[in-house]
Amino acid sequence: MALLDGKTILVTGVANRWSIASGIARRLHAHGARLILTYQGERVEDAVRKHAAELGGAGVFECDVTSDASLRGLAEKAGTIDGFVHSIAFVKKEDLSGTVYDTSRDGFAMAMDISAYSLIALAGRLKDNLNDGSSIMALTYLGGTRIVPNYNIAGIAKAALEASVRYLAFDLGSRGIRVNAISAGPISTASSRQVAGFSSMPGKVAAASPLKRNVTIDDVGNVAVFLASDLSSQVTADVHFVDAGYHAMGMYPEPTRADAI
Ligand code: 0WD
Repeated sequence: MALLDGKTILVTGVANRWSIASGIARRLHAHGARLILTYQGERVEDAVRKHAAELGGAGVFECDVTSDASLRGLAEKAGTIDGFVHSIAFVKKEDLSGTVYDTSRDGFAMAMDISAYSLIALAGRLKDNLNDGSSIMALTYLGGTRIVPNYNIAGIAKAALEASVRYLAFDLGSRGIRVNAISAGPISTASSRQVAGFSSMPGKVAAASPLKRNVTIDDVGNVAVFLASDLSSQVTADVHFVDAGYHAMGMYPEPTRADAI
């Protein structure tokens, strides 16, 4: 019997096949989960439907987290689920470079709404769809607790997201529902490439991390399998790093000749 047999997991944030959510969906499916995928709007609907067909005919529903009507519609259609993955973020490109003190009120509000409040909104809307013992997972990044130049307002939103994980874990814990964050190392995606200077980040992690490599979307997906499964039934309210150990470094080794190649 596969680890996730009999479980239905809803996965948000599959924009294309490079999305972290795609790797998560693929690994959840490989371990027996039935999937529901959501798409933000018509722009990505076809790609998500194609993806769903390759993942055992996953259900596909629209969900734009900025719209309460869309969230309500999702809750009405999704049926009973055993967890969901929040893999959503948005920050205006001009707020992903330069100085944090230049962030506009509007840019701050939008980043917080889509990247952090959306977890609270999804949990609130889907709480009656969730079976007791379900698992909620959100994608975060080291920039939420450490300074990562240019990540700026995205990091501030991740701090809010991680705090939301803890408070939601408390609210839903009496039903055995766990809420955790996965903090992934830098992976080249449509979103991450908006951060100024992103292209050098994966190489820096590979050079400086204990495991001497960077991570893939399947590495992230494998940890999501554990968190979605009953193996993690007593694991909640925490941030789980999938970054080859990079977050634990206090000083970085001198680059070697091999790193420079
Ligand atoms: O290095 C990275 N790529 C890391 C990403 C390291 C650590 C964490 N993360 C996080 C991101 O911050 C995000 O929370 O992982 C999550 C997924 O990001 P991703 O896979 O890197 O990026 P992408 O493939 O662009 O998916 C993010 C998606 C959107 O994609 P597009 O490219 O269409 O903006 O977030 C979704 C959308 O699918 N999204 C929304 N979904 C519903 N409603 C909305 C919205 N309003 N806005 C964005």
